[in-house]
Amino acid sequence: MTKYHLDVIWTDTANDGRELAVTLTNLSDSPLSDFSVGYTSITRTVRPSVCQNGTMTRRQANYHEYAPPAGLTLAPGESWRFVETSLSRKALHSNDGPKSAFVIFADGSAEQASVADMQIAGFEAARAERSNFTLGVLPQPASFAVASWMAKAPVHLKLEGGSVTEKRVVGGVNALARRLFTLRANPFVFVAPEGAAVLRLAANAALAEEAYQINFNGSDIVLTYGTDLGLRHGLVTLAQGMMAAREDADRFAFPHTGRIEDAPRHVWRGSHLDVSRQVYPLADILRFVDILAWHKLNRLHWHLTDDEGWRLEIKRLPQLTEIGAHTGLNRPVLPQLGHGPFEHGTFYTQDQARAVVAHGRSVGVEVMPEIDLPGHCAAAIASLPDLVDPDEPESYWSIQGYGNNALNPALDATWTFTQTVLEELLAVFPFEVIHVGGDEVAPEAWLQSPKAQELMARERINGTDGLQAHYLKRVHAFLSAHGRITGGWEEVAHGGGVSPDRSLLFAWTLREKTAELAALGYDVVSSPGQTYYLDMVQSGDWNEPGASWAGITPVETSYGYEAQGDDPHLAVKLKGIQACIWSEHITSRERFNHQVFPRLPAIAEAAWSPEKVKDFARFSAIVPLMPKA
Ligand code: TNX
Repeated sequence: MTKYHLDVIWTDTANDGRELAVTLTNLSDSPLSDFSVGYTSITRTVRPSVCQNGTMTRRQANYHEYAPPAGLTLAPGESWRFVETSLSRKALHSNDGPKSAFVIFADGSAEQASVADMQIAGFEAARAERSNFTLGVLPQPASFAVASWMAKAPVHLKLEGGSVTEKRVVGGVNALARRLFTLRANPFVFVAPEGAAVLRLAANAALAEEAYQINFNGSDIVLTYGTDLGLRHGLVTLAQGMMAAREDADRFAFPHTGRIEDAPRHVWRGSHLDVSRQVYPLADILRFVDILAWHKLNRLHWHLTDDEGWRLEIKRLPQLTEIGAHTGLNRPVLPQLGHGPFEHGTFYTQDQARAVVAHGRSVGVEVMPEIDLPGHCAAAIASLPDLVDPDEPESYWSIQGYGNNALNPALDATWTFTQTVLEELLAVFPFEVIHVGGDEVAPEAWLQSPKAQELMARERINGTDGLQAHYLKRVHAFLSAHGRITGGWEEVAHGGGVSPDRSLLFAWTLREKTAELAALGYDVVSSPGQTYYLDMVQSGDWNEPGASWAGITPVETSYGYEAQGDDPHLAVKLKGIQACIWSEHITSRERFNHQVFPRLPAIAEAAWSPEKVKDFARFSAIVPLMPKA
């Protein structure tokens, strides 16, 4: 979130005159004084400057610097406006104004400000004659009634009034829209020419956390919300609605008079992302979080470790990333899924992970990390040699083909390792749920380990499932003691399972698993491979990319699937639904986009919108307007 924001208005005045009005708003927590403003604008000030309420202090080509009247202090939320009238030429387009701006402090340091498109007067809130338009919003609001549509959608909505907190949320959604769509106008402004469409905000504590309502009355729009989350959702709805109407005015329009009442269907609206099989640059992760937010998805399940790579810095175990983040011909883990011969791989530092968490929070997305335990641990075991029982022969192979890749529950080293990793994880990730995997331990795992045999005899533990449950119960106790909830794949319920109390399980192998887990008393997120695994192919064609162990999943299947069903346990225990992006086949950005879109938007709508408003034809019309990676 930027701390300072610039709005700019252009006016052609009488006798070929012109006027550039610049308004700086302080969105930071502290009063702003002893500063000047720098901006870069292709429409230049011609010396001598003629400026009201400010003084030009420097200029070189497009670079301009203005100081406020002596002694000016802007409290948080306040603005300073100055007007320049000695200008090089008439501005003709919104991009003729400032492209970047900075607040410059007395000590010479500076901070980037956000800059709105330059505006010009001329908006009219006229009614359209036609009435057969679509509201270009995805996911579709739970309920809306439009009495009439605008003939032409506003480009910007001007926030009228508003507290500094509200201004920050509005600024945050503006910045989100700017990052995702560099070609579209920014949706919100704090200052506007006469006649602009106006947005007023009204807090109402009676509304549910994520709920919001919008009343449209010509150029006067009122957004009512309960919390910042609801406010953000309402702003995204308005931004999408305006953008769609401007992108395709035949099909979409912006409401003139009407009302939206909206709230999510599910609390948990997630996407998982596997960064082990392929690792994505930090910038891609941040953009992916933005994409989730634009779809009103609110959880990133960050799958940080797997056999092919350990992707999170653990300060007390640097070997995990020195060795385990890389594959290569001269390394313990050989090249796997499209990797090159030498030293493929990288990882995220804890600072970078914290940046992802902070970025997520700024747009309403919580980050749940996953460290996949005790299976899928080939990279960890290759990094730390004392994680194996030296007397255990290579005796089991995971479904992905790794030998002896599960942490052995009978070793002290396993527990020391687990605790070290979890302690550091808790310090980086504040979200209450910590996902510890639990999936796909090979059926015969540990049975030929003398240490495991001893443990089984001593504690009367039965087989691999029992050993796994023994280990996971300890993990669950540790996380509970630290006030967290244990997340895990459905196998966490096997072999006696961990307690449903303080657990959240992710059903994946079959559609019916969600209800089975709910019947066992677990809170559950539904992510069946058959409907929500975005690595699945979308057709049976030989050249169609993806996997097909769960079948063929065209977008209609992801869109139409109803995880809720009518099972009574699900009415209580189903927390939501989630897409999973497994990366085995995702060897390029193009492939990422092919696998993920439009199925991710389909799942976003299934997560948010009630069944009665789902409509595949309408969805298909809007989805091309949504952002991709
Ligand atoms: C199963 S889903 C796995 C993953 C694979 C995925 C491929 C799950 C919990 N385990 O390790 O990447 O299938 O579709």
